[in-house]
Amino acid sequence: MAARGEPVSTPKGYVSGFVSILGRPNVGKSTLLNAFLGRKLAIVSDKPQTTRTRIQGVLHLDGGQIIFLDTPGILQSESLIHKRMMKEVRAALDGLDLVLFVADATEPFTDKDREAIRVLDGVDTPALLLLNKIDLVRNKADLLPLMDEYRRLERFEELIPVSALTGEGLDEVRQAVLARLPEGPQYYPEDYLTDQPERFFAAEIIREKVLQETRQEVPHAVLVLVERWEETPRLIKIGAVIYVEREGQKAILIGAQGSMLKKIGTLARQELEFLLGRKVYLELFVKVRPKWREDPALVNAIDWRGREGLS
Ligand SMILES: Nc1nc2c(ncn2[C@@H]2O[C@H](COP(=O)(O)OP(=O)(O)OP(=O)(O)O)[C@@H](O)[C@H]2O)c(=O)[nH]1
Ligand SMILES: [Mg+2]
Repeated sequence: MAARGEPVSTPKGYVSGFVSILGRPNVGKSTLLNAFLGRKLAIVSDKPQTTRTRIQGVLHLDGGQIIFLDTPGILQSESLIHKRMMKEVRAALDGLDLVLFVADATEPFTDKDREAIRVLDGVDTPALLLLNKIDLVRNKADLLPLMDEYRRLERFEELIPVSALTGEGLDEVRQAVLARLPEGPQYYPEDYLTDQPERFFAAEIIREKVLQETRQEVPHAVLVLVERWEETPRLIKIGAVIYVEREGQKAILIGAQGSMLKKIGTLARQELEFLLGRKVYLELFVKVRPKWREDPALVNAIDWRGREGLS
């Protein structure tokens, strides 16, 4: 169930609602969430399966409030972590007002796209299709065959070409969303932004730097848990463990004379200091947990909602 806050007030003519951002991995869902909110809430990488949980971001506008939910990329897989990620996707379909289904405008339409859209089978919520990354499409006429494919599905009320990177088309999306939201209460106060705790966000920033600096199987084998968080008025001390599945992956993450871990730590600390507005002291450890992606306790810990009871 989407977590709805206690309504703050109900001004006349005010619209509000829950809008989920869905689509296959790597199409730019998290980049879009960040672009709509005008700040970074979800980590982004060029590797598929970056987002592992649903992340809420509340956009406050004059006369309305849009509660966006970013979700993991839709994929078919039997592994425990992927099944858990798909559970997050389905949870984001519960009690919502509008779906923004995102596709990559630079990729041809395939059976995988057809399969992914089936997540909307039996869901009668209105949906808009966003064709993202149009900054990479030189000739806009090249979009027409792709748009025809999506139009033929008769599932989307509108098809909107966008670029999460340049912002092109995002105003149109905002208007299209507002036009479809019901009159409703202001669910969250003006200063409320996300349901994501700072500790979890810090772990995500560290994971983002790992994704950025490593390749092949390492990014997918990484889980970051913040184990220590101590705040003083001027400083936050953060201790985090980076779990991987194999000794070889640990060696890659540590690097020659610890150089890789140092680089990841520096990049993460700099960004956290910027985002948290305070000096950060960051300590990173790397541990091996064979097959953690099939271990229910650790898979549950991929987001803050499942961390209770984990030692
Ligand atoms: N050129 C271009 N690149 C984009 C755009 N939007 C996203 N990207 C890039 O596409 C890649 C994937 O972006 P994400 O936002 O992480 O994609 P996602 O759909 O959230 O991916 P998952 O979380 O893995 O499902 C990153 O390298 C982004 O920088 C865009 O509009 N234009
Ligand atoms: Mg994402």
